[in-house]
Order: sequence, then structure tokens, then C-alpha cells
Amino acid sequence: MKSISLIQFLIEARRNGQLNAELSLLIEVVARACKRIAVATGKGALGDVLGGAGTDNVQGEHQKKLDVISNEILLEANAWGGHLAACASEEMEDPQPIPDAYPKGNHLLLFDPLDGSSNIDINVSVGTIFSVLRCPDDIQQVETHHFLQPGVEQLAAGYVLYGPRTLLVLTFGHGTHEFTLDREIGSFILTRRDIRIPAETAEFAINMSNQRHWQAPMKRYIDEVLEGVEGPRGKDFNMRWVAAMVADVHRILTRGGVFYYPLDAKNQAQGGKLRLLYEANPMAFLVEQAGGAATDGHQRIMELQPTGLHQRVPVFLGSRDEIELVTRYHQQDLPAA
Ligand code: AFP
Repeated sequence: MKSISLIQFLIEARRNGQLNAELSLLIEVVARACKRIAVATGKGALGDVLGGAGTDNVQGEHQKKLDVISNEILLEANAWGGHLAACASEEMEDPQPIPDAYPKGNHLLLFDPLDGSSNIDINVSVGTIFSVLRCPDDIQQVETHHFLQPGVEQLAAGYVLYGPRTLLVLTFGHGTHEFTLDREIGSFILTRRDIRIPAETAEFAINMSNQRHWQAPMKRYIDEVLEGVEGPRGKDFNMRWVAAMVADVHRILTRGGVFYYPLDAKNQAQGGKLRLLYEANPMAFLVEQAGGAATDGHQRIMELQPTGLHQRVPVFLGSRDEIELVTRYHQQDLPAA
């Protein structure tokens, strides 16, 4: 079978009018930066990159050395490319404008440089998540509010999964596609075109240790699922939880399933656990483009109007039938927060 590299794939998409040259080059720059992150994560103790950085990020979470390294790699790679007006990251309180020394473009890039970083030290999968927005025209200086666009405005989104294989999963609104890094030649090669998520599933992902903190609709849904073949659902379910959203979403894009991080008594004050702009929205875009669904329990994630750069939301995504059911339980129980 003739292999298609990421660059060839993007050139074809440009010829088909699916994306413009600037966006295509921006995706290439992000992919190239992620190859460097893959090398850093792969070195582990040999590269002195394990353990804490001794600092906290804007969310008050302890940063790992690799969180900081990955953030710097993405910032540096994107600063000079000429395709961006500014970047925003989980690791930085405010957006970072492109330095004056470099040409500026008309895109905004948001990223979680290393999602699931508590997995790093135990050698389990982690990933980078990114989202691309258009920068409004005639902006002298990019400010936080320019990033506060609903997910339906995303031009592209994707993640890179650093696992046994390094994979890039990408959408620019024309399906969701997977590329595998061929480490010998250093290129991402198309390995799945137009991924589809089955509408039905019997596999769910949730952190069950939070069960006693959940709201009534979540408790009801999981209680029914756990009753298996004897319960109202009439079938046995299986559970998986990697604790790195990228890996859990990748499983869903491979064999179906659902991922839940609901509102609970512990995260209620913050509005949820996962970040809207650089976790929930890009994942929702990828999942919807593969035929799945993504809600906050009440409405489509991609239609939420963001109110803050680091805003958190409840997340329910994956196989469509299951997401519709769990969303219906929430809608019947409570008005949207
Ligand atoms: P970290 O990047 O701090 O490890 O958080 C990962 C994450 O944001 C997401 O990738 C996981 O799905 C989720 O948090 C895991 O949360 P719990 O630790 O509460 O299970």
C-alpha cells in the first residue's frame, strides 16, 4: 500500500479547497513540535525529564518537568512560523503574543502541552491537545477575549498521543484522521482516514472514585449501567480509565465507547474538571467529525460561549446513543448551570 505522509495529505486537502496554506503550515509546525515532545517523553530518566518542576501552573496544579519542556517546545516552534497572532496554553495564565521580531499570521493556537502528565513518571500514555481559531481582523494586540470563541468556530483541532506509538489525530472539519509517526523516517503517515465512532457501545470511562460526589443523574446512569444484563440497560458494560484524556478519547476513536468527567461536589465550584478551550472543545470537534457526540450534560460543548481562557466544563463524549441518554438524564433532572 502506498503510504501518504501528513504533508501530502495536507497538500491534497489544500487542492480540494478544504484548508488554506497558512492553516496547513500551522498544522505542520505543531506536528513537528510534537515530534520533539515525543523524543523528550521517550527519554525519561535518561534525559533527566522525570519528576516535578517545583512550580505550579495557573490552575494551581503542580507542574512536571515535561509539562514545562513541552510548553516551551510548542511556543518556540510556533513563534517564528508566521501563521499565528498568539498562543494560549494550560501552563500560562495569559495568552502569549508572537514576538515583534517575527511575522504574524491570523490564527490563534490553544494547547494543553502535556495532558495526563501524572502518567509520565509511571510510563503510561500522555498527549498534547490543540485547537486553532481565527484571529479577528484588524487586531493591534491580541487579548484574552479574542480567544473566547465557541468550539464551532474552531478551524482545526487535534491531539498527539505519546504511547507505544506516537499518533497524530487531526480534524479541520472534513473528517477525523489518524497519522502514525514512522520513527525511522521521522514522518507522520496516514494510518486511518475518516475514523467513525459506532453509535452504540458497552464500554465507559469514568473515575469511579468520585461516585459519592456525583449529582443524581450521573449516579442513576452509572447505577443502571452497573446492573448489567439484569438491569434496565439489558447488557453488561466494561470500564476503562487511563487518567489521560487523550488516551481515553483515542480508545473511543478506535473501538467506540464513552468518556465522562461530570460535575461533582469536588469540582462544582470550578464548573468541572476539564478545560473548555484546549481540552473539551478540540476533543468535541474530533469526536463529532467521527460521528460521535459531545455535551456538558445539557448542551453541545461546541456551542458553549466561553467566559474565561481556563474555564472548566463537565464533559460527556463518545458513542452517540449513550451520550444522548446520559444528557437526557441530566436535562430531566436539573436546569443547566
Ligand atoms: P493531569 O494532566 O493533571 O494528569 O490531568 C489529566 C486530566 O486533565 C485528563 O487528561 C484526565 O482524563 C483527567 O484529568 C483525570 O482526572 P482524575 O485524576 O481525576 O482521574
